[in-house]
Amino acid sequence: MSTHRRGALIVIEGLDRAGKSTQHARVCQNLRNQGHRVKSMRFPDRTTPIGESIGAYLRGESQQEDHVIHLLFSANRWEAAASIRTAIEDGTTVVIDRYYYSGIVYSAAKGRDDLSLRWAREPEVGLPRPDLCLFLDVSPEVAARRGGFGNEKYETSVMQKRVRELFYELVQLRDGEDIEIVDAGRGIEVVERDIMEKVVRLMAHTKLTRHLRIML
Ligand code: ADP
Ligand code: 2DT
Ligand code: MG
Repeated sequence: MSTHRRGALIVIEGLDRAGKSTQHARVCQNLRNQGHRVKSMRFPDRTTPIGESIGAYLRGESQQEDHVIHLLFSANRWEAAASIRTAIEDGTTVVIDRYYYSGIVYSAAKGRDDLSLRWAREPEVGLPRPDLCLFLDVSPEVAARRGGFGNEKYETSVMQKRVRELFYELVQLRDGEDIEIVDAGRGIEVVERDIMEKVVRLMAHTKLTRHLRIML
C-alpha cells in the first residue's frame, strides 16, 4: 500500500480585522515547524491580471457591475485551482487567507434581488473544497477597537454587519459542514492555540479523505 498522503486544504475566513492574516501567518509557520510542507495563499490574489483589476475596483479606481466583479473574484480562484490541486496531491498543505466563503457573502451582502446567496454560490461549484474552514468571528464592536476602516470598498459598518449575518446563513447551508467557528475576540495567542488544536486534529485524523473533494 502506498504511504503517500495528500496535503490538507485549510481556509481562514472572517470579517475585516478579525485577525485572519495574523492567524494565517501563524498557522503556516506552525505547520512548517512541525515538518509539513506548506503553500501559503490568499484571495483575492492581486498579482494576476484579473487580481489587478480586482485591486483597482477595491481601491475605487475603477467601477464594475456587481455580477461582473463577483465573477472576477471567482475567476481569480479558478485561475489558481489547478495549482492548489497539484500542491495537495503532491503532499503539500495549502493554507488560504479568504476563499469562496468571502466570495459568496460579500457579493450577496450588497442586497440585490438578482444577486442572492444562491446565485453567488454557483460560480464556485467545482472548486477544490476545503477540509477545514476556520471562521474567525468577532463582533463589529471588537473589530472597531482594532483600528478604523481603511478606504477600500466594503469597509463600512453597514456592509460588515450584513456580511456577518450572511456568514451565519452560509453556516446553515451545506458549506457549514466544513466550517468551524472560532471566537476571534480573544487574545492573539489564545485564538492561535484554539486554531492549532483544530488544525492538528485535522492533520492527524483519517477524516482527510483520500482525494480532495470539490465544492458541490
Ligand atoms: P484581518 O486580516 O482579518 O483583516 P489582521 O490579522 O490584519 O486582520 O488584524 C487586524 C489588526 O488587529 C492588526 O493590527 C492585528 O495586529 C490586530 N489583531 C489581530 N488579532 C488580534 C487579536 N486576537 N486581538 C487583538 N488584536 C488583534
Ligand atoms: P482583503 O482585505 O482580505 O485583501 O480582502 N472579497 C474577497 C470579495 O468581495 N470577494 C472575494 O471573493 C474575496 C476573496 C473582501 C479584500 C476585500 O475583498 C472582499 C474584502
Ligand atoms: Mg487580512
